[in-house]
Amino acid sequence: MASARGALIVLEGVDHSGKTTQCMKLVEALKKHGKKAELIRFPDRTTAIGSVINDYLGNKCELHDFAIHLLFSANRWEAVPRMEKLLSEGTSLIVDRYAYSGVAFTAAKGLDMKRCQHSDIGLPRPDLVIYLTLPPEEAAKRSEYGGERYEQTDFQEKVAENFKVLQEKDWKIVNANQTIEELHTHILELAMEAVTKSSCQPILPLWK
Ligand code: Z5A
Repeated sequence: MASARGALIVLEGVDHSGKTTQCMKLVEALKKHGKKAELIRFPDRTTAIGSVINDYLGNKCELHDFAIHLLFSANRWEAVPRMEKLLSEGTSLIVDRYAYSGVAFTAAKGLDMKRCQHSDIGLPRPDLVIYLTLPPEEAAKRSEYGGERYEQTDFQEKVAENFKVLQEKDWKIVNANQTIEELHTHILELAMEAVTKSSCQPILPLWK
């Protein structure tokens, strides 16, 4: 009998909604529940492609909007062999941003959304997408925007509108305006369900 695979669980959401905080807590909690789990963050700034992305986000270089879009996408594709191996070995992957961020951010610059989706077609499809919402005034209280590209309120509003267009009916929309622990309890419950449900299912391709 084939052994159970891990679940691919993606956290997306508006800026400062707590994605990274929740991803890290979720990995630890799943491990405490006896599940194998690993954190993956996109962009992964540790690779050669990720290093160019890091320079771009830090305003150290300029790139054509579609060129940087393709680099974000390539940064996901270069992770796919490792992701597939871990999933097949039974490790659940908790992913901090994915292709949805890729499309929502580039399309907020005015590029066609379908064209933006194209380079991510066929990536492993998440078993669960948790989308964290937070009113802009609450997000502003959490931390100042730093100096990175895209950290401007009007741009972030366009990104949030694009996420609404990309939203699929099985996404779990979670109000992030709760304490870190309240939010974690809710997210852990959703994740445990996904781990059980996806264990015997094939990994499907995204947007196909
Ligand atoms: N980008 C792109 O253009 N294309 C792509 O394909 C991808 C990304 C994948 C960098 O991403 C940029 O790349 C990002 C999108 C773009 N641009 N922007 N803006 P990143 O993942 O490195 O994003 P980030 O900007 O570093 O993360 P974030 O969205 O700002 O934060 P977060 O992960 O959602 O939140 P956090 O770091 O967990 O928490 C933020 C603060 O709030 C922190 O001080 C926490 O202690 C606090 N916090 C967290 N939870 C709570 C609760 N519940 N209550 C109160 N305070 C809280």
